[in-house]
Amino acid sequence: MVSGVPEQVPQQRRLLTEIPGPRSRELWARRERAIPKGVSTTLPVFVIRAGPGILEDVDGNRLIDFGSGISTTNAGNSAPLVVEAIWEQSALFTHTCFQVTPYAGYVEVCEHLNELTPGDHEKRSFLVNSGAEAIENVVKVARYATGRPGIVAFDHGFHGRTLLTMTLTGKEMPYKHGFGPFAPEVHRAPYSYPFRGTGRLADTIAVLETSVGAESIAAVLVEPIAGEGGVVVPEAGWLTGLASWCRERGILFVADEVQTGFGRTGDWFACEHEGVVPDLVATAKSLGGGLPIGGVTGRAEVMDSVHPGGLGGTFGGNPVSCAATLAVIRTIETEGLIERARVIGEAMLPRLRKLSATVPAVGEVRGRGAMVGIEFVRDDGITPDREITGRVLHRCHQAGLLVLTAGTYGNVIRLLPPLVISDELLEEGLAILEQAVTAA
Ligand code: PLZ
Repeated sequence: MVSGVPEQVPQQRRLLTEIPGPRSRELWARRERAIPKGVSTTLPVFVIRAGPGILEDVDGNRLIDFGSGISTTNAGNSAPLVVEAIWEQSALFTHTCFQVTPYAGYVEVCEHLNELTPGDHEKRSFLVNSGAEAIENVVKVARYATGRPGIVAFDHGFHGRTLLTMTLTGKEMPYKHGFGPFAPEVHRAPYSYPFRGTGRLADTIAVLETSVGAESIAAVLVEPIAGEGGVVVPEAGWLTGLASWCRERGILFVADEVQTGFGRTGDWFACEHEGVVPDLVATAKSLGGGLPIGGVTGRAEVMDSVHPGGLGGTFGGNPVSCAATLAVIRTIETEGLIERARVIGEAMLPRLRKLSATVPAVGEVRGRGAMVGIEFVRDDGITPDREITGRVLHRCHQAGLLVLTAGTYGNVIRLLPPLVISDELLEEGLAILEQAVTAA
């Protein structure tokens, strides 16, 4: 192991000050002067150390992490193999640009992506810097390969913040508000949302057939579970039905596995749950274990259709990010983290579902593996309740548990613990959450 690496933060929750504490408040004041408010923050505590299940702040508080940096540290924050790989690679070289002089790490990451993503057909991959950039590129490839312009995205979908990916995103505030005009040839269809009774397969297909027109569609882009949209798990058969509708019409079925990928849902990719084999897959987040990297993986004939020089970028597949990625994959494999995600789900879901029986404001508890959402509603059992969601969030944060919100209506508490979190911390976090829900 490399020398000079700080000790791992002790795996116990600890509150020394109020949340946020005085040092965090000081930094927050500086932040307000230096950074626009358009860049927002879920919990304004400033972190100095993190991993595997704890975030330590500048005031010495230790919070339980049920956020994983939005599903980015599935294999743990500063996971030992990842730290070592980053250290070694950064001492060898930090950059050449793969399009100038290549290196093996990039090839190895692509070989793994080709192997791990659903389907045993021949595949190709290339690397970019982020989830949004991966989505931008699946769109480029899909348009090129099909010669068609249209891209279908869904209600409750999130795909990024660039012009094209913001256009593909379904939620107006805060993602699109005031940022138009938007990119052309993007069409929206209903996403399956069983709790709200919307987006049944027949309705979705009817919209595609009647208001878009199959022959103009290059790709249907879908999150297998809508993360930012509120951990919405589509009705069984919806994804498979959509994928076969696409196949019959020469439309590419594209999975955005940016948030759901790399073990989060108890499979390498969430599409596997229903045996769906996408033509193209976008990855990012947990791929790099915290270093920026995104992947585009697809059928060889689709990916190879693009002319030489049509794809790339200066930093895509940076050697340090590639080294981190290879270490993330090794960590997931050696620590059995796919199975661990299932175990976490089995600990979380039934326990939280009990709350929906006793607390009327809990409309639904849903998810898969270590990706769980709690949707809050008013007395009528369906109107979104954003206020109570905010109160639960605040109570959790005050008690030293980091949870996230999500949802088109802002009424979902989202839980994405790192897959390496200990049973004790998981248990303690759930107890805090139950108390917060009951009290709120
Ligand atoms: N696709 C499914 O979840 C990023 C967004 C955080 P980038 N989700 C977190 C924020 O508020 O901007 C995401 C996603 C899905 C694409 C993306 C975009 O990934 O790496 O943030 O560009």
